[in-house]
Amino acid sequence: MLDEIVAAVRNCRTCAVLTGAGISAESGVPTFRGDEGLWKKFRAEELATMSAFISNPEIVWEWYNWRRQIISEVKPNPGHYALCDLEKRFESFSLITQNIDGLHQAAGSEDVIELHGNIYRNKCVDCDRQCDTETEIDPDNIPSCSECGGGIRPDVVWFGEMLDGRIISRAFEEANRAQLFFSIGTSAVVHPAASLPIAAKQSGATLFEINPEATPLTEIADHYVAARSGEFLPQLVARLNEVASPD
Ligand code: BJW
Ligand code: ZN
Repeated sequence: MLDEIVAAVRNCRTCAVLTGAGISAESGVPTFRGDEGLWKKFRAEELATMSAFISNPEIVWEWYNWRRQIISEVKPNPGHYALCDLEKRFESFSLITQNIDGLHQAAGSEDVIELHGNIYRNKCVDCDRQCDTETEIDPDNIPSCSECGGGIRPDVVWFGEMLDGRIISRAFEEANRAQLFFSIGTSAVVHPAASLPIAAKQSGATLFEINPEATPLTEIADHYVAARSGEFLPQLVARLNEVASPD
């Protein structure tokens, strides 16, 4: 499998990568689904929605405060760094992430397409204005927007909300022109992100999936690697370096 990916990397000029929560799992950031996916007794689908925020903003902010605390204490792992290395090997390379943790940027990836926002930003629920409020929000005293008085929420994309049009369009453009597409550490169930690898494949890309667990994407992937990204991606980079300098 490693050799097939090495050959594909060497033969392709354009590459796009979609990452999900799994790439940050080895840094210590909990994923959404599976055994670790519950916070208290809630699933992401019950917290990451506007209706949850309207009916119980305190619990939603408690969840984000908890995640902000974890994310502020963790570091990128070898999987994030390996993607920075991979980027240099293509004429065109796009890193598209569903994650809001900023760990790709912390590893040194410069042009990251963030589909679902960023956990460190806040915005107003009513006028959508981005707000420079403190990152630790008191759930019992949620600040309001200085322009319109609306409540402050995290600047992320919840279920039922449209993704930023320019961002998702750019992601599809990059997917459609990629000769090689990697889906890494995502359960591939949340759309439109999960449609990106499918679009890439339909446009002729070779599709690789890296995930210890199979997903709905596995059966259409050209190659499925059942491994942790923080272990497999550095091996890939090491093999690419060996091939580049055989002595
Ligand atoms: C490892 C590992 C290791 C572990 N190494 N791997 C088409 C069909 C059906 C439904 C829809 C559809 N189109 C739209 C919808 C509705 C909905 C949706 O997709 N629902 C499905 C769940 C059924 N989508 C939306 O609502 C989206 N908006 C939209 O479509 O707007 C248009 C519209 C508007 C109004 C009406 C109708 C349409 C918005 C989706 C927003 C998702 N937001 C969240 C929260 C973001 C903010 C936050 O973080 O708080 O995004 S939910 C959550 O899921 C988060 C994630 O980015 C996203 C994906 O999760 P991800 O990253 O895949 O994580 P996990 O936990 O699921 O998987 C981790 C994987 O890692 C696992 O597979 C592990 O095995 C693996 N792993 N360790 C590698 N070491
Ligand atoms: Zn406002």
